[in-house]
Amino acid sequence: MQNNLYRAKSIKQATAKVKDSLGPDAMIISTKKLSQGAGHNLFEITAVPGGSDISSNISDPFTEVNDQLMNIKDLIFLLNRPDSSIEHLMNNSIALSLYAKLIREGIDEPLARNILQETGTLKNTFHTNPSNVKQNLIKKLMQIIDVKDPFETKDNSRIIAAFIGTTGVGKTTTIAKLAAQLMLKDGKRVGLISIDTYRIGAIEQLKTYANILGVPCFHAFKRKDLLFAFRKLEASDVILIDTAGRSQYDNSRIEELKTMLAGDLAISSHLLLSVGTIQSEIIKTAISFSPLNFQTYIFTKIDEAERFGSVINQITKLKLPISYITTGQNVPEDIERANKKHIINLLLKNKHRNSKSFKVLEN
Ligand SMILES: Nc1nc2c(ncn2[C@@H]2O[C@H](COP(=O)(O)OP(=O)(O)O)[C@@H](O)[C@H]2O)c(=O)[nH]1
Ligand SMILES: [Mg+2]
Repeated sequence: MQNNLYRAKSIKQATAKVKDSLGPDAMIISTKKLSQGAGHNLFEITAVPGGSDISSNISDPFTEVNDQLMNIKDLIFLLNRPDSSIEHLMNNSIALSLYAKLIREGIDEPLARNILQETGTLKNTFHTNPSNVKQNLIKKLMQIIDVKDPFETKDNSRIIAAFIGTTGVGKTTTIAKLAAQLMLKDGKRVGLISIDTYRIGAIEQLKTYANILGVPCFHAFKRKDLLFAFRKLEASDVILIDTAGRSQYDNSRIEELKTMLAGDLAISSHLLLSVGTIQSEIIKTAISFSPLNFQTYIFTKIDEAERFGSVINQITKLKLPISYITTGQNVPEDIERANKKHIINLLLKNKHRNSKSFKVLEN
């Protein structure tokens, strides 16, 4: 098969030539920067039409490179980003394609660059075995992701867990799912408490679930109500606390919650974040709830999200384990204990049409 060579003074121009000549589905075999110096740059792209059988182009030990080949659309995508500086990646197709993948997934650019650096991908050339690149990336993500189940204890001490996060993120639903699973699967005695300092009636939804499950449910407007509920729930193995409020970024509410939950009560807090929420909101939410010293993240609405970079961004910003992910509206089944491989699969599986991706890990 004929390789098509395109040369131009900028990557943008070379990319445009490829697209004009081979169409928007062209696959890039290699990218090169041929010369340097002010005004004397020359970039070369080798490409084939989309749908070509590329294996005949690749000498044997590197057949897997097929997986890694970059689509012209990925290159255009990278070039069109405002602060894109990918010139130094021109001689490294694997790094370019991995970079595009991470950025498309919503991973912050500095973090994506850091991942390329730390996985040694920047040192690769076209002839690096792509499966090593993939393994290094997976290894790195396994290090970045931490998981912890707050309901796993060595002794039989009572566990009290509060669920915090913005209105609508899925707190009440998640508590109902957990209550059911802890009861039915683990045989735990579960008690529920709703903290609702504004009396907005959030208790009703929790009460309904409590009635279905046949578990006790209390509401607490003040700390003394909470202490009363704890005494009543003395026989419970697990107490799940729902929290409700009017406004998500209401600092006085967070202070009130802090006062309610403070002291020697051994309550752990868990922050719920909806994966599909825009990045800036996720960051803002985590910061505004940080006075509550939450101990794990629960990522909700995985089923609605298309990109999972926000998970990696958040857990590298504020390094805490993930305890659960929730995957739908069905109570109690749509919840899973956080699992590193599953989270990596969500990130790396191919869901963007026209972009090449890694093969998915076996769970
Ligand atoms: N698609 C989807 N919807 C969810 C998930 N978790 C909760 N929800 C829905 O999100 C809405 C708000 O949930 P709710 O538990 O009342 O949120 P809260 O205000 O934080 O207590 C409800 O319609 C839930 O069914 C999830 O994992 N996936
Ligand atoms: Mg609620």
